[in-house]
Amino acid sequence: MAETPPLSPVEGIKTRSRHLRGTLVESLADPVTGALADPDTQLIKFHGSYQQDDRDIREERRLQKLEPAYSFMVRTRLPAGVATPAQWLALTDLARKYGNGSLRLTTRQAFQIHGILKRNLKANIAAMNAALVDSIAACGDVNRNVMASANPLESALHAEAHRYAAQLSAHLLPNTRAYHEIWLDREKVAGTPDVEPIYGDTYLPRKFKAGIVVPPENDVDVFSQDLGFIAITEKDAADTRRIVGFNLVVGGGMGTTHGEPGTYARLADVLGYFDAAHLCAIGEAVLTTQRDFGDRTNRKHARLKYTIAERGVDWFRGEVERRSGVTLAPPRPFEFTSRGDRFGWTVGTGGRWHLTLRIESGRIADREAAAGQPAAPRWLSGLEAIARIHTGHFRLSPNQNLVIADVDASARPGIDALVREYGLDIHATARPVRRDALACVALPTCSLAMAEAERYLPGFLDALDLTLRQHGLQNEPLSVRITGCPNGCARPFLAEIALVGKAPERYNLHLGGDGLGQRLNRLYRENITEPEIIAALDPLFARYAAERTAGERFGDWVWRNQLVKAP
Ligand code: SRM
Ligand code: SF4
Repeated sequence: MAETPPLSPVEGIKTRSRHLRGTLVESLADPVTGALADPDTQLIKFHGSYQQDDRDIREERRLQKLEPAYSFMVRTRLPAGVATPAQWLALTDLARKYGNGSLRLTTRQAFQIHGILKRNLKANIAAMNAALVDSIAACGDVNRNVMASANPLESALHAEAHRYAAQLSAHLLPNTRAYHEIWLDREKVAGTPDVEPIYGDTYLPRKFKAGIVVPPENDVDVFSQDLGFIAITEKDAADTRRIVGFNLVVGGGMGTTHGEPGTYARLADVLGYFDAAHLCAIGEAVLTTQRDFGDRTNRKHARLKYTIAERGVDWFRGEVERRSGVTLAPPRPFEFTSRGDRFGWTVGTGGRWHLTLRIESGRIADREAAAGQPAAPRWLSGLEAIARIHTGHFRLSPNQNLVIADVDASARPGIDALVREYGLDIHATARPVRRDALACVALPTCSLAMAEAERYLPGFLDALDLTLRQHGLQNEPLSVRITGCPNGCARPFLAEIALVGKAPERYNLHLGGDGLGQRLNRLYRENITEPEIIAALDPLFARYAAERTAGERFGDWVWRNQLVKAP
């Protein structure tokens, strides 16, 4: 009989953690090191933080026999990426005070502050909470930040999607009081042990991600989510369009490991339609099915996508229906026509205005201009100045951009003046490829990065733009995504062109995504440098310029010509 493999070591850490407490209090108080005890580095993720070290100086510190330059990244939980101006100001204040002087908008509509020293971590998290922003379950083997479409044109529908995202996020939060005790000094409630009615004592086998999308935009990349909801809308008696229900999609995911064919990116399956009132019941049923059937022995095989791929969609639908008590109807028709952001001012429902700004890689920092170059955008100071006069809200987009939302017409000139003063209008002149490109954080903070991504994106886009121009393609839409490793944090496998880090300055080149997030791209060339990437793309661009049909995107042309093949 085949032996059952042992549980992964993280399962033991969770089991012994007393609902995510571990020895975090002792680790944080230990003045001898800037790091936590090993098991606590796993547990702190559930509290929304990662221990990292500055990889730019790792080798230098090793040679000096110093411990790595440890610091912590904190990630917020921010359903649908909605924040108030007061929260914006609180977060930028913390980024300056405890972090590395920048804020990072993530691909899941959250904020990250990097570079927080251990001794400041508690004060940082407590101050975030005072501004009503928490980081519970922003990382770890739980449901992460719930995404929702950010397109400001359909602002009423998006307000609804935000409410649903917040509802689902609250419903799937862990129940433990550990976060409140450790970071907020809330009293232990004597004699009442934590109970995790949804998660159980060992939480999920792995991270779990949910998102709500409102067609025709697929900004959320709904087919990359473990648990996705495609909003179905209808006009009510007052002729207002409302969300009446959702098509449930399950089992998407991006993460892969180089050289391990058992790991793969996967598009979610559409399971069926249900009425909006059942959102939390359905979400819980999907999550608990994965809780009970996900692989707890191998973390590289522990995501929902593997459970569904191996047990089958029909089996999974049956489990979800049994657990939720809801019978799924056949999926309702939907269509996606774009997934990029709509830059500049747009007017939404109720005559309120929304300004979408392009923020390269979501990095909110005051950049120094290189010698002889025009002034660089001062994002940190500029957006602080806007937050001081803005009376609406901010909305982080799944494409790492920012919507200054819900603006009265009379307030537009004041915001425009600040946008100009701080140089924040890069969307106005940037070419389509530069406006839509994504890059993950990668070096120097990400411990898993094999190559640069965020820091490399501008230089790569310069080289790409030059080549596109040579073929007259500079104004064509093109989705380009770069990640420093195959974990897929910028959802690269859904791009028309993706660079996936393999080693310093070397990437795998993937081609053939559809630009709408409905088709995975495929490997075209492996482990190549920038000159080789450009040399590989150049003849393809020449052929594409000559052969494309009207409106055909590069990724679709690559696919039609079968230039990438199944492995
Ligand atoms: Fe991610 C791990 C950054 C979205 C798949 N991701 C990491 C870590 C925490 C590295 C680590 O484990 O030590 C990175 C921290 C870097 C840093 O210094 O900040 C990191 N991931 C990010 C962010 C900040 C990228 C960004 O540029 O915005 C995104 C934060 C989102 C958030 O607010 O929650 C981010 N990560 C994603 C996405 C995209 C998404 O969810 O829509 C994915 C692909 C979707 C998916 O999960 O399949 C993603 N991250 C991963 C994986 C691979 C998981 C897998 O199934 O194999 C890892 C590695 C892991 O979990 O072991 C990872
Ligand atoms: Fe780090 Fe890899 Fe994610 Fe980029 S894709 S942030 S390198 S884990």
